[in-house]
Amino acid sequence: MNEESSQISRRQLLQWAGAGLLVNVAGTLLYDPIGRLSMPINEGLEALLLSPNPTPEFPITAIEPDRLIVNSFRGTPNIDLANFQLKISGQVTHPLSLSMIDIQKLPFTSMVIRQVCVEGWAAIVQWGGVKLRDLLTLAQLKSGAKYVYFKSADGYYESWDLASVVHPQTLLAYQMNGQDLPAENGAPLRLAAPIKLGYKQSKWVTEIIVTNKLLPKRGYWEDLGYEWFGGL
Ligand SMILES: Nc1nc2c(c(=O)[nH]1)N[C@H]1C(S)=C(S)[C@@H](COP(=O)(O)O)O[C@H]1N2
Ligand SMILES: [Mo]
Repeated sequence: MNEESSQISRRQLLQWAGAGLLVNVAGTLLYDPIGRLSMPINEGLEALLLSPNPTPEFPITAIEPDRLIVNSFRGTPNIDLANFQLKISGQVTHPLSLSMIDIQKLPFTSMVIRQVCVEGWAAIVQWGGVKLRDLLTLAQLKSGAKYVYFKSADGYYESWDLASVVHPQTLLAYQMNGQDLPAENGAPLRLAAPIKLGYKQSKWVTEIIVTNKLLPKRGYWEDLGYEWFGGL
């Protein structure tokens, strides 16, 4: 285990996670290390963080637990939950390795959205967890950051554009329909966002890697011919 990145104090997390987060993001994204205004990509990201355009959500009464179909290309992986660490690396200033306890200290967000699978089903689901933008703020993006890769415990992998990752309704969820996230739906952590199709929403996420370019492998289904952006 990486000592430096895993030993985040509660005080530090709370400090990072408090109201100062966006100021922190703004500082990081608007200026490069020597204080000059940064590239247009980051100014665009800044605009996105400050003026979110949320997708309408549903009331809790609209949840459709019976419509959610488990869709896993290779079954449910075994994960050692007691020793689980989410790693964040790549184009970030502070690579992180976070336990579920660390993650559950971050601000909690719940949303009721529709999950849509290209195989022809959809379900309204409530997801609860942390915003990806808060996690990336802790890790502090470097100025060239443009894409985010998600690696999963079952060998699934995905890549997203940064703007979609920092969208205010893009969560790393650990709750589903008000309960702990079930194993088959991605426990302990899965992506959940109303702006992307089901196959973009990686379950069992173990690693987040920020890159400045798209690599030849872009996603499990994408590499078999599915569209990469996968927007809704
Ligand atoms: N790690 C992983 N994530 C995955 C998948 C998978 O096979 N492995 N399937 C995807 C597809 S195609 C869909 S529709 C949703 C299904 O999520 P659910 O099983 O919670 O309904 O998970 C997505 N995330
Ligand atoms: Mo899917």
